[in-house]
Amino acid sequence: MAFYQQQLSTGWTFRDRDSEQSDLDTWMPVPAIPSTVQQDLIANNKLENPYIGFNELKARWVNEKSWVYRHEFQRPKIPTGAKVALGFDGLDTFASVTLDGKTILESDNMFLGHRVDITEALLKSTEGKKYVLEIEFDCAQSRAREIREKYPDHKWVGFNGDIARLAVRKAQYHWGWDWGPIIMTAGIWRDVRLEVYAARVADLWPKTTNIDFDGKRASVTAIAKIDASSSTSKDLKASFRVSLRGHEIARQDDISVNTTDQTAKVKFEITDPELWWPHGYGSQTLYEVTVSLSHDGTELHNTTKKFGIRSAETVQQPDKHGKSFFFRINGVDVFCGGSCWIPADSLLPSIDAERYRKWIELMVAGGQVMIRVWGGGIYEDEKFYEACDELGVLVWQDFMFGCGNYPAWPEILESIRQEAVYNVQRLRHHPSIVIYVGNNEDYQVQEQAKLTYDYDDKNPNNWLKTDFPARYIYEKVLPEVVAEYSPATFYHPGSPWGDGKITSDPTVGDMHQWNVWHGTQEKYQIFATLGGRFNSEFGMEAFPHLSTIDYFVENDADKFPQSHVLDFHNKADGHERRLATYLVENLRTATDLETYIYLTQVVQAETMMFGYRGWRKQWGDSRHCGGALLWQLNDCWPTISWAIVDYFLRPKPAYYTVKRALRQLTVGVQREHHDWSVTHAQPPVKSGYELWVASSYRHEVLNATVELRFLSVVSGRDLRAPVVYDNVTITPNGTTDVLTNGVIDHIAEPEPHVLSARLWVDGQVVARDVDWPQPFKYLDLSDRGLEVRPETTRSAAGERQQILRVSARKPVKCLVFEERDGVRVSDSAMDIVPGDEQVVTITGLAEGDAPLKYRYLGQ
Ligand SMILES: *[C@@H]1O[C@H](CO)[C@@H](O)[C@H](O)[C@H]1NC(C)=O
Ligand SMILES: *[C@@H]1O[C@H](CO)[C@@H](O)[C@H](O)[C@H]1NC(C)=O
Ligand SMILES: *[C@@H]1O[C@H](CO)[C@@H](O)[C@H](O)[C@H]1NC(C)=O
Ligand SMILES: CC(=O)N[C@H]1CO[C@H](CO)[C@@H](O)[C@@H]1O
Repeated sequence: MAFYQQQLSTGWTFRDRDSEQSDLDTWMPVPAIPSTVQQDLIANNKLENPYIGFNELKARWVNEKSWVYRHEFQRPKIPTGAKVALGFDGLDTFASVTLDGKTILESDNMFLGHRVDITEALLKSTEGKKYVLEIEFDCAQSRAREIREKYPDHKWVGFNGDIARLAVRKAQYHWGWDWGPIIMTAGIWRDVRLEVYAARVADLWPKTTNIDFDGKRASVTAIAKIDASSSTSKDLKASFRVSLRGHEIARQDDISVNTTDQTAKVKFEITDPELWWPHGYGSQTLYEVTVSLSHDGTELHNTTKKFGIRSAETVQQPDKHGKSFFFRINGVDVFCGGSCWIPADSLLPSIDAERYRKWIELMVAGGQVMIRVWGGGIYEDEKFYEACDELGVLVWQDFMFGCGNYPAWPEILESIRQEAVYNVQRLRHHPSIVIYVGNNEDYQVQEQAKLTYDYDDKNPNNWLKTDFPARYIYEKVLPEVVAEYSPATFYHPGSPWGDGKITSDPTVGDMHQWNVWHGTQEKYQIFATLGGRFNSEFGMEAFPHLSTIDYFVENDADKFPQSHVLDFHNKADGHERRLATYLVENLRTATDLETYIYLTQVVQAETMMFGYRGWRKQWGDSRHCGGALLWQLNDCWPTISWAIVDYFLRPKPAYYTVKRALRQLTVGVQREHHDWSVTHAQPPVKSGYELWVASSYRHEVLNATVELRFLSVVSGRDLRAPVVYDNVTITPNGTTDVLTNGVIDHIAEPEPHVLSARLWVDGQVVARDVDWPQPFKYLDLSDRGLEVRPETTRSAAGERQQILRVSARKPVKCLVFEERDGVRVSDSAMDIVPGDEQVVTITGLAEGDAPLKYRYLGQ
């Protein structure tokens, strides 16, 4: 018989397991599975949207309860010799599943999928009999606390959320984080289905090996795991096909299944393979492999997987800076500028494929090449990785551990091992995934809590006896799983981590640099000097767009920067003083909400610019910096956080400054830092400055021109004649120093001035950069003579678009356009200097729509 499956997505009801409250005691309808209990309560008018105002508090009672979900299905027809199974792709979290009152599954790990063979139970009845499937979800919050109490000898330390969370394999941000609410979801968060089959493909792994760039060939071993009833197993034949863009390029038929390990395996040699590349480096070619099972000439089941042919290395070599840490894809060194990713919603099943895709599209449009799936969230949905594969974004995949000293008793170790196997198996065909990382900041917890970590002790059994038993997870269990199930993918024990050295060591491994914002609260102007070999976290908070604040702040009276509800929507410890510090140090502050939002966004945009611009430059210095992943791309609810794009996918200005710093060709100009605070606001006497070009092209760019102007902030006139560097040859995938010893003599030229650089290639301006005197608060930025002239044109594709011609009489800082849903601006957060008109393209604005609002510093 052919494989038959039925999604059990509708027809469910649910109720509070223990409630004596009558209205929650009755079965309520569930709109659709997958879901969370919060979504289902909202649908039944039992809960208000927890994202608005203080509603999160009104939703806390849900966190404390246990729930039951119920479904009835009819016994399907079961042909002789067939198997029947229930497949659960994810249960959140303490789930007890019964079929007609008999327990068939107990699960306590949200990250695991399960299959339960129910053939025997169903064969006892006849076709059409009704079966009751019930899933009880025990309260994870109280179960976590109970487990914690059961193990008083473990050192329960860490940061963020109720630390009892460490005891439970459930997304850790559900317990609340410094950017997220406490929403303890429960429910059937991924698909459930009923399957009837004689044989099925349980797994298909296109394992690419021997990628030989020069000889232009690659081997792909396709390994299919088979699940078949004993009567079918023997005479099963597998047929494998490989195709590219819908055309079959190779096939192998009549392959027998090895009945010992239930595997069918073939090897394809692909000549002249089209490689998969991150965007900006080449195409995102995806091949397809299909395996089809047949018995006596009848097809029983088939499965298809898309895969890419590429090599990925994490290059760690001793060098003049210590030990490198960067990625090499298909032999090409790739500076990995990108972002860290948190789950895009606190209510996970509400994220559909389109929303995942829009996030990844935003990354690509922003020039970002790597996304880090952070360890306090989830192993993401298929749709997430598919979007990364198709659009060319590299994935740094953390295992799901974050900010804590995790326990490692035998049962939890076994659960973690299963979780790792399940997810690595599920994800290993995605070419976008180039690294697996053991955890987020758990080695920092080890350092801060002074837990035992003797790097030289290589006996794993000893690690389990220390007060830092999770070392066994990060340095034994997880690397073993990756080595077995995805051997070509690099494994790194933690983020940050570097050869067992202190995690803040800038010479080795990756680094989370939080001494801007947290820690010593350094000035963001020196961000580039604070980096390590790979900066996998750093950030600066900014308020989201006003329309996002309008969504969650219900009363106009609360729309001021320090209102109670706005503070409630900022979960970061000390956010008031940290935001205030950076504002007060740098800008003339304001109390009206719109200006305040803008000012926090300017600070964030500048912080990111100083980081990315400098680290990109360091890439050219023997890969001193291999990449930068800002904290954080996104939000899980409408909030005030370090995100550069808010919950509703509205970019903050920093999105554009990062985009500019990551262009394939960029120009940079930067004067040396003069700390106005420690010198008691004495102006500098002299400032050295540097001028350079950064390139991620693989070829030299010949005959480029770099121009540098010296413009008065006060009058807008050129204080010196521009300097033009002609016939510049731009080094491939590195940095070209144009000038390393420029000097501004502030005595001779006392007027504050900007350094304005432009890069021309083939007669076109391809990049700009403007360096400003710091801090902005000392500058009079009034009366800039800014002109924004709209024109309507058509794009090459015939689409109506608006262009804005932007010019100014005096230098303008951080011109930001309104973000309107459905409307895209080609650029924003721009600096404008006299004599250099810039063009911004706007798409999605219909005739008669109000023009986009804009503002700039000092307006
Ligand atoms: C079948 O699988 C077993 C276990 O992996 C292996 O030892 C054996 O060599 C395989 N047989 C064939 C014919 O490949
Ligand atoms: C795979 O199975 C589906 C469903 O039975 C069938 O429609 C399809 O033709 C099969 N595809 C291949 C390539 O065998
Ligand atoms: C431009 O630079 C190249 C490479 O350094 C050199 O060969 C060429 O002569 C230069 N052309 C001019 C016009 O200076
Ligand atoms: C493949 C490739 O692009 N390699 C270049 C990367 O950058 C180094 C240093 O700039 C060059 O020497 C390589 O040729």
